[in-house]
Amino acid sequence: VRITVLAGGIGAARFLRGLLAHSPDAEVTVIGNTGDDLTLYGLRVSPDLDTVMYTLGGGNDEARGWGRADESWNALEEIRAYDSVPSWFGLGDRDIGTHLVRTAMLAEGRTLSEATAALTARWRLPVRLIPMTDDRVETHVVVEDPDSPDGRRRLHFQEYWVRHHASLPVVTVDVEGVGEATPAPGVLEAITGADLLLLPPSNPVVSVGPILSVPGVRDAVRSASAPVVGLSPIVGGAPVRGMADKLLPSIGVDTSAAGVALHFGARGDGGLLDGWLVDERDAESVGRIREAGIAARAVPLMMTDVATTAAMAGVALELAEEVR
Ligand code: GDP
Ligand code: FO1
Ligand code: CA
Repeated sequence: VRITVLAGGIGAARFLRGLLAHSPDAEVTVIGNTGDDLTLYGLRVSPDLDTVMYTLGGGNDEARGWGRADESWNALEEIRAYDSVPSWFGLGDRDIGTHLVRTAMLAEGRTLSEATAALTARWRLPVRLIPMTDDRVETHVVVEDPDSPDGRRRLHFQEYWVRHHASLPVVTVDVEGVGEATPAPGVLEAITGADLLLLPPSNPVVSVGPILSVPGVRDAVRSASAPVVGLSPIVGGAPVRGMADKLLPSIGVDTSAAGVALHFGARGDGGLLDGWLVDERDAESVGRIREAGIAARAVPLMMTDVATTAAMAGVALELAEEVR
């Protein structure tokens, strides 16, 4: 069975581990968000691709959720000793090795897809990981800023999240460059050729949103022959981790399991979803989601360990069979 997953970082990576535990023989293609990518000290960093790669490759720092296990921070310490450069983004020594390889390949004129294939080869991933696009796309957040002439300031998503801890009032989210981007090789084929499409518990605004915004991707999902089933990243009216509650209001979406489901919409109604799983705590929203034309079930959705996450994946597959 061919399963294609539209993936952000930590939420997606943990879900994928459960999916593979449940269905070890599935042929899984992961379309990774690259809107989080940034250039620091000349290095091209792809946090969501790397989080999936390290997690599925067994090299991830489990406590942090991102970056390499057994990490050291000597390079960053040296950078911090020079006052002239910003150093709010945590690049570890081992992680820098990855960015050096990626950046060198890009500098030689290779694509991000090619660089990603070269990096993932080392980790012997049990999935095919491809970036959503080879074009440069960077998610920016426009925040209120009383000190600027127009009352606004635009910053890279990572600066908003890592440097300012999502504390600045959000006006809008803008995925810079996405309108002119084209899907990376294999992206549309992975959607049209899948037996099942899954939206893991990923950030709807800055993970799944940018992937769907790559021209052609949303339409491909909408018209795919495979069922599309998602799992809510919002549990009990709040994100499990991250800043989705700060960003959803900026796109007019309620921070709730039903709010996100209705945002993606029912496929029968021009939207994306055939099925949606919510946590048991959000069981009361199942009726409203079904009324919108989306099959829904309430089950435990906390990815506390691989077995629990595998069970979540199993229910997602069951729901897909019900709507197929
Ligand atoms: P990021 O790129 O590292 O932020 O990761 P993703 O975008 O893939 O996933 C982040 C989303 O996953 C957040 O909105 C979290 O609320 C959600 N999430 C994280 N852990 C869990 C969990 O155990 N269960 C559920 N249902 N959602 C989770
Ligand atoms: N997240 C942080 O909160 N602080 C960091 O310093 C940081 C560094 C970092 C380096 C490489 C990488 O692949 C991920 C990193 N992350 C860091 C995670 C990342 O910023 C976010 O979790 C996601 O991009 C949010 O969607
Ligand atoms: Ca991310």
